[in-house]
Amino acid sequence: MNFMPEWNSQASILTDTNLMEPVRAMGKPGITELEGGIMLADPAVKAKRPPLYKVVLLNDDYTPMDFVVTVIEHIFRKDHEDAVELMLTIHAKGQAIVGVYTREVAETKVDQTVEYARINDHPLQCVMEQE
Ligand code: TYC
Repeated sequence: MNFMPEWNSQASILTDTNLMEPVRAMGKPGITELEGGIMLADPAVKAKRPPLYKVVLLNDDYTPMDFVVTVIEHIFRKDHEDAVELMLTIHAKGQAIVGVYTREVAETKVDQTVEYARINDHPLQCVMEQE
């Protein structure tokens, strides 16, 4: 027996695979028939994925390398090795993507980075770009 619910992308519903398996997509388009003769109308508007934003950290000549590594570890949740590698990429190439997030999460991380840098008197800058 398998009680895991499953996503039915045609009808945009969660169905219990035992109780509510869609049995037919035939008949009227836009209608899915579930077990037991339950007829389910597909939503008129399909759920869309939210836009994603790249958060980009910029190089400068003054922010200490250790400070940038700490930012990447704590705000962008990378392990130490990845944080060092990203910091060195930014240092060498001028910038790097440190994460991809939905709009509000990206905005929060940009704000936290710029504010943390500002209160520590470092010029570190961070921007976001829609993917
Ligand atoms: N270029 C800086 C230095 O030499 C280090 C640095 C790396 C600064 C990455 C910002 O986003 C940055 N101290």
